[in-house]
Amino acid sequence: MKIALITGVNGQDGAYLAELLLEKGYMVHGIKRRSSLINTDRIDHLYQDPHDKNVRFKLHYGDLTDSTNLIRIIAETQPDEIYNLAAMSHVKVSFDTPEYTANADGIGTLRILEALRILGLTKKTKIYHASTSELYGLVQEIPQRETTPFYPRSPYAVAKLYAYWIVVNYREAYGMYACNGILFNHESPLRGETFVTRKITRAVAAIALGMQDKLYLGNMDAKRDWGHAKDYVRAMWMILQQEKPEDFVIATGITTSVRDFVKMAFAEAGIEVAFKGEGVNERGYVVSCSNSEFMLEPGKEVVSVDAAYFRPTEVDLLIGDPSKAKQKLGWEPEYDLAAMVKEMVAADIITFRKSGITQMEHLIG
Ligand code: NDP
Ligand code: GDR
Repeated sequence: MKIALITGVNGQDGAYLAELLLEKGYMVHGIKRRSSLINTDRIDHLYQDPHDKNVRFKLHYGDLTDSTNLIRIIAETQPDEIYNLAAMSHVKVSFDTPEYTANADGIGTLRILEALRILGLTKKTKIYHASTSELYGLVQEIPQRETTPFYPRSPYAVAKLYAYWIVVNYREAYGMYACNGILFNHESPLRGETFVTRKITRAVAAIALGMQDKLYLGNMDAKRDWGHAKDYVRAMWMILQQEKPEDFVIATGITTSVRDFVKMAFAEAGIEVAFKGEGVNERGYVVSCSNSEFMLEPGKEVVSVDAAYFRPTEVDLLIGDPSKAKQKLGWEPEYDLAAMVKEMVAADIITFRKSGITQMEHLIG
């Protein structure tokens, strides 16, 4: 039985990847941080009682900022494959916590690579690192591919740039099977609530159900190449099954503005929204509501801009070229954006209906 170790196992991608690897027959170890409240919602359905026999899913407390802890877990678990997904992953928050972000996202990756060296596992253990399209930052070339120069635009992206190059360096210096998956944005109903897609689909559900008045957003001109997390974790696994370790761009090749995502998400609930004005004065209004369950009058303002959500330096346009992954890995996405938006809006409406909550707080992020 192959053994995998996933850092960030209770995050969006960690949850989908753990599910995939368990389906493939792996023994899956996951690292989660200690928190004052239980934070395993996304993986509770995978839980196995450690007292049972033949348990194939096991959680360990750990942190990417703690080398001795990482060395001990890797020594105990002896993984064939490590998927390093843990990170302070919110770009805007990285401007508030730049030092911590560098420590966890940059040096954290080094700690795992060094643990493998210290433990003599450089030839046994393959490592996947969660690299990102944020490395491309300020547009240098369209579409962005493996050879496009990097120009990071946030402390998050700069930390991930270090992680990218240390993975390349350890591969070249020590012959390790270490790869970067340069993944473009990927979303799902499990997406963290303060990333823009989930913030939007949650707000659409709450506004439709009369639990929230308005959605406040930052830069709606930003364009992203959005895929589905389920398709992207499959690519992570494929990257580690090749003969030679290499880096791959994973993307859909289609880009959409935040504003168009907002329109698509409202449309899923039968609500047509139009925009007027520019910059901080931009507003989104209900044009019509064809769903008789939702009481939204035409003309109601449902989207406003709040400058607090603008970033000191923005990434304006991401659009990836996944040709290499398609040719070498045979990877193809199964979801398109419309199917994903539909799934996300439907999931949030169901969650709120079940919750019994009548008023939503505004999310900061
Ligand atoms: P999430 O934010 O959903 O999950 C991040 C995970 O990392 C959480 O489990 C979190 O734990 C954990 N974590 C954070 N800091 C530490 C730490 N210091 N030590 C140990 N664990 C930690 O991110 P995603 O699942 O969306 O993304 C997975 C990875 O892929 C991240 O590295 C992200 O930067 C990268 N990425 C994501 C993309 C996307 O569009 N989703 C695109 C490209 C790259 P906790 O719950 O305790 O906070
Ligand atoms: P991103 O994702 O920064 O691309 O990083 P996010 O969803 O946070 O932002 C996407 C774009 O939307 C704009 N935006 C807003 N963003 C948020 N979060 N909240 C808002 O209110 C808002 N209004 C407009 C942003 O300015 C931005 O342009 C994600 C993360 O998963 C990273 O970890 C990963 O590396 C990259 O995707 C690829």
